[in-house]
Amino acid sequence: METNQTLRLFIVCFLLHSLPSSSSLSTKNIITDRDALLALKACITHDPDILLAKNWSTSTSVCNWIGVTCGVRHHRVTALNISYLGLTGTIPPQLGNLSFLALLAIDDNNFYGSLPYELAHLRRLKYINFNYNQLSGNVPSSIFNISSLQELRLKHNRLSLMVNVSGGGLNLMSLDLSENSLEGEIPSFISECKQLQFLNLSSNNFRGGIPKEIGNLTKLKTLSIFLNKLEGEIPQELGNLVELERLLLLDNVHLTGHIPSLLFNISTLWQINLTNNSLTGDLPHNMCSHHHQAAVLKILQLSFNQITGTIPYNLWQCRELAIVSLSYNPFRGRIPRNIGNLTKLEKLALGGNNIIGRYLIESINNII
Ligand SMILES: *[C@@H]1O[C@H](CO)[C@@H](O)[C@H](O)[C@H]1NC(C)=O
Ligand SMILES: *[C@@H]1O[C@H](CO)[C@@H](O)[C@H](O)[C@H]1NC(C)=O
Ligand SMILES: *[C@@H]1O[C@H](CO)[C@@H](O)[C@H](O)[C@H]1NC(C)=O
Ligand SMILES: *[C@@H]1O[C@H](CO)[C@@H](O)[C@H](O)[C@H]1NC(C)=O
Ligand SMILES: *[C@@H]1O[C@H](CO)[C@@H](O)[C@H](O)[C@H]1NC(C)=O
Ligand SMILES: *[C@@H]1O[C@H](CO)[C@@H](O)[C@H](O)[C@H]1NC(C)=O
Ligand SMILES: *[C@@H]1O[C@H](CO)[C@@H](O)[C@H](O)[C@H]1NC(C)=O
Ligand SMILES: *[C@@H]1O[C@H](CO)[C@@H](O)[C@H](O)[C@H]1NC(C)=O
Ligand SMILES: *[C@@H]1O[C@H](CO)[C@@H](O)[C@H](O)[C@H]1NC(C)=O
Ligand SMILES: *[C@@H]1O[C@H](CO)[C@@H](O)[C@H](O)[C@H]1NC(C)=O
Ligand SMILES: *[C@H]1O[C@@H](CO)[C@H](O)[C@@H](O)[C@@H]1NC(C)=O
Repeated sequence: METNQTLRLFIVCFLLHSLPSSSSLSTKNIITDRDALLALKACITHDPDILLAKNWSTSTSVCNWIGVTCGVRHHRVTALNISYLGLTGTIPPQLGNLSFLALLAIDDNNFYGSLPYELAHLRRLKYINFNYNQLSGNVPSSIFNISSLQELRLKHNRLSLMVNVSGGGLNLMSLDLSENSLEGEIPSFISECKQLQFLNLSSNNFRGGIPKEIGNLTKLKTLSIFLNKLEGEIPQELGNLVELERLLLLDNVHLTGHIPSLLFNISTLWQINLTNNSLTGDLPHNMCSHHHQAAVLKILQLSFNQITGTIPYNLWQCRELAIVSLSYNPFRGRIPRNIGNLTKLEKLALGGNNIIGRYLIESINNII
């Protein structure tokens, strides 16, 4: 029974794919939008609360349908939000006909299959969210050709390939591709998305080096590329990211070389997690020094590396420090007396080092 219904829905979905739309010759209107949404409805094989099956009825205007918002001026669909409905299905190419769509939120469902190329026709789209589905195949590079696009979220799917494009993502501010199976090198066009503020490529299979051109993304606030297979050194050019707040490159066990001292010249950087890489060399001694303001540093996590030398005295002058994890590195030396001045310190992990902490107990009473 269940299987028959699935099969039937599949056939309907398939037919709707291949039939020319009733309005394919004319200009697009609200009927085009209705047909596009009906095509989507036909591609849904499981709707646990029978929500769309009941509510998306042709006896009423699409503008009354659940999850659908129409614009006042043109009376066309401007937003489609069907997130968290537990839906299973595929994404039909007809969605590319919702030509006034600005917001598309299909996150937290069980949509599978690939993303249709036709989404690139949506020239007014600003926000796409397909997080937490089972989409596979390519990240369609055509999506980056939507010049209005500001936010693209594809977290937690099964995407495996991202093709390099040229000249895309002009207004993209936020890109989340984390928790997929993306392979190959980080596509270099990402560093041409000059408006990017948030970039998360964590938990994928990216290989190769961190492109030094990422240092050109001067509006970047968050750079998160942890748990990949990156190798080579952390480029000095990341020191050009003058608005960077969070840098998360942990669990790339082949990331080598020194930590670029320029990073500690970024006055906005408050979180650095480089745990479990293969970083070597001494820590730069310009951390939290007087002549610049990296005084906002709050979280510094460098455990499980091969960082040598002593812990720079300046570190203990970062007044905002809350979490410091330096364990399992060949650090040596002493914990200085002034560590007791760090009134915000919550966690200090120094195990697996050669550090002597004569003043540790007497000076720290706020550490848990
Ligand atoms: C709607 O989309 C389908 C598939 O992408 C296409 O064949 C059809 O021509 C489109 N309709 C209009 C009115 O553009
Ligand atoms: C569909 O849902 C919307 C929003 O909850 C509601 O206003 C509308 O009456 C429903 N339509 C039908 C046919 O159930
Ligand atoms: C979509 O709808 C869900 C649940 O109704 C809501 O939590 C979410 O904020 C909406 N998403 C957007 C982008 O408006
Ligand atoms: C993006 O648009 C340009 C023209 O504006 C076109 O040449 C290129 O093929 C498009 N790329 C993709 C991946 O659709
Ligand atoms: C990717 O595309 C850019 C142009 O946008 C080009 O400069 C770069 O060489 C390409 N990279 C690869 C690996 O093909
Ligand atoms: C990036 O994505 C990972 C995996 O989904 C998540 O755990 C992490 O919090 C994200 N990073 C940021 C800075 O949001
Ligand atoms: C991007 O960065 C590279 C290397 O860091 C540099 O040579 C190039 O001039 C930069 N390009 C732009 C457009 O800023
Ligand atoms: C380091 O990262 C690798 C994956 O890159 C993981 O398998 C390993 O368990 C991590 N080691 C530690 C100590 O967290
Ligand atoms: C770091 O910043 C300070 C103050 O802005 C500047 O004097 C110094 O040259 C910078 N260091 C580097 C390596 O750019
Ligand atoms: C730390 O506090 C002590 C007093 O406990 C003070 O003498 C010293 O100057 C302070 N150090 C810094 C770096 O602020
Ligand atoms: C990175 O730092 C380690 C400690 O060195 C923590 O255990 C991790 O939870 C932390 N991870 C993230 C994503 O910040």
